[in-house]
Amino acid sequence: MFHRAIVRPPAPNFADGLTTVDLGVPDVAKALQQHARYCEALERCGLELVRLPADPRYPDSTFVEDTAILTGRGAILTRPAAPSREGEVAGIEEAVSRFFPELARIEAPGTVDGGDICEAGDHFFIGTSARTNEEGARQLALHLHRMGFTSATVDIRAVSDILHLKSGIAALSERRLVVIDALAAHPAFRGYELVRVAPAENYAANCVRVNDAVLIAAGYPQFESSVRALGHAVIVLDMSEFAKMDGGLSCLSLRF
Ligand code: CIR
Repeated sequence: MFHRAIVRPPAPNFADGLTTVDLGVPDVAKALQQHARYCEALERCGLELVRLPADPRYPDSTFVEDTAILTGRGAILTRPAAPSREGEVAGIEEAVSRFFPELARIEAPGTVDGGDICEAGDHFFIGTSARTNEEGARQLALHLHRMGFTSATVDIRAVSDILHLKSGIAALSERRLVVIDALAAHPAFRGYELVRVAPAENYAANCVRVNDAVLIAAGYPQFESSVRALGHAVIVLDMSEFAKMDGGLSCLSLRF
């Protein structure tokens, strides 16, 4: 059960952030509207929001998820790999430390982006990617194990078209995972109930279970019906402007 979420709206220079996709330049006014709808959805799910101000020093800073791992047993500040994003952690630390007095940290040369970390009950999947390196994954696994969690590493470096592990998987419950085809056979997911995403709808894999509802990106009807058919309440949100910057639903908040 989540009670709160940390969010930060996109800054006026949001379009200067990093991206690997060719979907056009985001419209910042529209991104702000989409962010507002996202925040309303979190509130409808019962969350109290910790709203940080936009931070134009870091054009990608609306993607707060990458800067920390928040668990029911403690928090870990990450060390994002992209040099332009490293400074975002200091701004998040202040907000996170209000709720988590003791913070663990990923130290150099380790790098971790929160988008590579997927929690499913007491178990964590840690993606190694262009952003999360093996040393970062190793440090994170130790922190998690110290807190009593288990973890498994999933190397996504050879999987095309996904930036982070959570661009390709999501946990709908402790035992039910959403997964794109390219990751479905990975041994880390053996024994889980898998909700498959059609390749044409891969972007939809980045959905978020928030208490009684699942937030899903608009425009992926097949995936939406699969999730509804499983009995989940669904909230559909337009993510077009964030998708242009490689962002998805999970990236826009730190839920705890
Ligand atoms: C970046 O490349 O870092 C941002 N433009 C997008 C980050 C998306 N974050 C996430 O999936 N957790």
